[in-house]
Amino acid sequence: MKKTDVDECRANPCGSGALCTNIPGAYECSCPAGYKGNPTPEDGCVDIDECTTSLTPICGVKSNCVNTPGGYFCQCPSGKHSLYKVHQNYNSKL
Ligand SMILES: [Ca+2]
Repeated sequence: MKKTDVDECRANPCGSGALCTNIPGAYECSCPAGYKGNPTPEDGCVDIDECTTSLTPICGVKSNCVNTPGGYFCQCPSGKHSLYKVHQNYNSKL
């Protein structure tokens, strides 16, 4: 007999910022790339501030690191126009 799987993700069972993956008979919560934390409703996922948590400089010399939700980018000091997005691995739906 074939059981119909329920998509538990439709009820948003995961925490803030977490991804829900429906699997047969269950579901999984996970934090997307660029986020850390516990994907449960009690906690939720939070953005990783790559600019302050990286052990090695992630931007070039004299460039500014700007943290963004799910990523970061490097920016030349004001006066320069170039804006170079180097890392954005998750487009938040929030
Ligand atoms: Ca970030």
